[in-house]
Amino acid sequence: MAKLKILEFPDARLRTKATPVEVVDDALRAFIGELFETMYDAPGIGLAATQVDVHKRLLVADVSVDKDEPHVLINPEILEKDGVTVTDEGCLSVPGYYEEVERAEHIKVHFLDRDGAEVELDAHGLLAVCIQHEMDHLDGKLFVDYLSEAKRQRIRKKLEKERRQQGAVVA
Ligand code: GNR
Ligand code: NI
Repeated sequence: MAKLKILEFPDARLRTKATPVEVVDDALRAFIGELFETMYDAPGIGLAATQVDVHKRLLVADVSVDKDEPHVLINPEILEKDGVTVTDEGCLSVPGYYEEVERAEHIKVHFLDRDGAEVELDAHGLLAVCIQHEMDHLDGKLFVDYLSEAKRQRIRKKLEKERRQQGAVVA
């Protein structure tokens, strides 16, 4: 298995709207394994295929402390959402920045699991927040889009500057 490269804001590829997964097969399960390896290594609590430049509607998540509760959501659809919760969100595609975002506290979500079986899951708290954050990635949306234009530009400029400096070191 291989660790995959994570795209970083403001990479335009993060704005791609992912298309539904058509077949859940061994090739897809191999890719799911790579998503988990990349997420756990980062480390992060979730990862959407979009972030590794694969524009299929698929995400992985594990918000457990012991990192032993992996979730795979293929073609996820939110059936219900209620309540409000505010979380200091971060994103592996926006490294180093954390800002408060308001999301539903509870969601009922329908998806296919890694065997292609249909599942309905009630998620609350951090898992619900994480799934909403990952589903935004599948639609080309980032948590910085919920911030003011000024904050988003500030983060973009700082990340671009860091990137230029890293580029200068390697060159
Ligand atoms: O690792 C992550 N932590 C996190 C914290 C609060 C809300 C959402 C997240 S998701 C993030 C990993 C990531 O970027 N997934 O797309
Ligand atoms: Ni993210």
